[in-house]
Amino acid sequence: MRLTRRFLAAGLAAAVAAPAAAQTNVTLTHALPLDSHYGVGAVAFKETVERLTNGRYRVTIQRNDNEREAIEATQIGTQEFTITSTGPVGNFVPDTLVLDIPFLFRDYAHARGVLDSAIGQDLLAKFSARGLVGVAWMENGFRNVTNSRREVAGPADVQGLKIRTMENPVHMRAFQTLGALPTPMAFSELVPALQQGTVDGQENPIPVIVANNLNQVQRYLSLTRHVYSPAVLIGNPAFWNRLNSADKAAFQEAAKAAVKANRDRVTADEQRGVTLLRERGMTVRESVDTAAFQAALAPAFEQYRRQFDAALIQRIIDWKPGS
Ligand code: EAX
Repeated sequence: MRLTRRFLAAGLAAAVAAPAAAQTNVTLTHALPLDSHYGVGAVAFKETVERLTNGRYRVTIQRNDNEREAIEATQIGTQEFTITSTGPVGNFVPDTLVLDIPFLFRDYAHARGVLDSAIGQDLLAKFSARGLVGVAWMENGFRNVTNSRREVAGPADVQGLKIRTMENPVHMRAFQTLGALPTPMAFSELVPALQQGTVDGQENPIPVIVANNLNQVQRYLSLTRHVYSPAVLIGNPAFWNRLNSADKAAFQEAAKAAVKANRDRVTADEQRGVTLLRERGMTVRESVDTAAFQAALAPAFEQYRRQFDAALIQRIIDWKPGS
């Protein structure tokens, strides 16, 4: 008799638990600490997905600071989403490399405007032919040079420096053209390489320098703002195409929430970053000879014009709000 009651109870429990069993786990990775511009974006995505799907989808956020590996895992489907800088994306979706051209974007409003425009949406659509889903443009920020050897005021100060770059041919060409020694590597290898002196310096946006305490392994920061670094939320096609239209709309809404949280955090980090990094002991140079950097990069720019869609480059440069 008691057994029957227990099985009944178990049967009942199973019936009640049925919804949880129907829950789908979704993995999203990114390369940075939780307390970062990627971290807040990922959390906004998770919370919005779980709210709009009443918990039918549960998002697990994990850190993988090898962005190329994370893109590969999203492509083959061992995870469903990743937030990554465009650094290694060009190796998968070459159309995006045009966005990595130094000094292409004037400021955050220009960059965000272009990425939210038809230009950005057309580039996102290119991901599907490469076995990926370009869900939304997010943001890493304007990149700046740091190093442990000397203050950088102009291109001459970069000459001969061993600079870690992302695995990105556009960035590597730029630093070669400046006479530096670019060393491409994944973010996961950066701090040990700086600690061991394998490289003298690196370049990243202030939000990344702050979130990863790069002040602990770098002495000098110069606000070169030499390139805008987009980020992108990428999805796995098989997972994405299985979503019904209501759930797809929920994931797209979540992506919008992620973009907003991410950009707001970049804006906040840009406002507080210099003071914070000085307090942490870094020597920060705010004024650099941007015109000299642009002039020194002119030969590289000519090559980019030949290598990429020159008309698209011009469209990006000419973009204005409302255009
Ligand atoms: O996307 O690799 C880099 O320097 C990136 O800026 C970092 O992984 C964040």
